[in-house]
Amino acid sequence: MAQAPESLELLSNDTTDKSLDRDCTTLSRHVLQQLQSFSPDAQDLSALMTRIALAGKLIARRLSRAGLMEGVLGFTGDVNVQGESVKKMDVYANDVFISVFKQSGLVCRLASEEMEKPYYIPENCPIGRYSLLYDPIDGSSNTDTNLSLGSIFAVRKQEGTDLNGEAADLLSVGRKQIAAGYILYGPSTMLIYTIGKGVHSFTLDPSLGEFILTEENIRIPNHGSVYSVNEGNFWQWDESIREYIRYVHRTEGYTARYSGAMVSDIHRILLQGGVFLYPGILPKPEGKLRLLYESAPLALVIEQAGGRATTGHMDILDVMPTKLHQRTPLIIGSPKDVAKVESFIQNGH
Ligand code: AHM
Ligand code: MG
Repeated sequence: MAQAPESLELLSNDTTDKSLDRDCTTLSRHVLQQLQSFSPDAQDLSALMTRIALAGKLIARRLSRAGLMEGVLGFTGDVNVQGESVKKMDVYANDVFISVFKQSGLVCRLASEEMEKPYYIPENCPIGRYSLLYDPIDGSSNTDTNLSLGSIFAVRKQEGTDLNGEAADLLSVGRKQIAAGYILYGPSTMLIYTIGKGVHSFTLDPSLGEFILTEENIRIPNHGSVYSVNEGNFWQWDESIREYIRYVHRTEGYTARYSGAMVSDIHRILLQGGVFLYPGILPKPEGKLRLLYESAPLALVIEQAGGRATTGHMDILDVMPTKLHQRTPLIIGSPKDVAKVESFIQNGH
């Protein structure tokens, strides 16, 4: 009889310590743990991630009340550099990222889907050695119907002085990204990041206002049942992609999932396996997705988790862009499933 309370007490102490430790594994602490250093570079990366997380919290807060506030839903009436109608949330989220990096001393230039040219924060420029590339709202067609959305980000080190303000050094391969990830605005808000040392997920705890570690070193399954593609484009694809889709239709064990926001489709694939495709279409052989702030950051995340990302002919991370808003076909996900699509593209079966 005397032993029961004692062992219960031990058990409860143990549990308390573990959950407290978990609650304290915030994003900034995790980055420093990953780098095993308090060097200025490590502190910078930790501060960068903390600011990106703040942007995610601000966007998540607005989305969570979108139906209750004026001026959140719907279009602005403008068309962006991509020729797409701009939503009010696109503008808000774009400005959020600029705002959180003002006076940060970290980022001199930001480039996004919503801005024709990079945005300079002059007060950061002599010292800010980093550039942020981002898609403020991924899947914006989901905004007005309260469905999942995302933000995608990548951090690069500035190369050269960029005295003429052309940001030419941003036109380099995705392997130069020093950090990348995405924020998923779903039933809960999650932030997934890599600094080239595996992939880690965090969930926003609204009661703390902090992203808390959910899973470390996520590994993508070698194969999964999901294929994720907009089949509405079927007749605009190359025959090799049509053949691949016919193959999954007649093969047992495949299931289709497509949400309209690739962050959420790719998040499912990261955790459960499968393949996401946005191939080229007849009027646009380069596809829809933008290399520098959509495909390349997601490619780094998926490669770091043991998956693959390709155009069908080369790794996304090796594609050398010639312009800021360059588009690329994207096939991304589990190694075995990406290889299958590749084999249809390259060998016809
Ligand atoms: P966006 O950043 O303008 O929202 O475009 C990217 C999105 C992806 O999230 C999604 O997979 C795709 O575009 C959906 O496009 P489509 O409607 O052509 O299937
Ligand atoms: Mg986008």
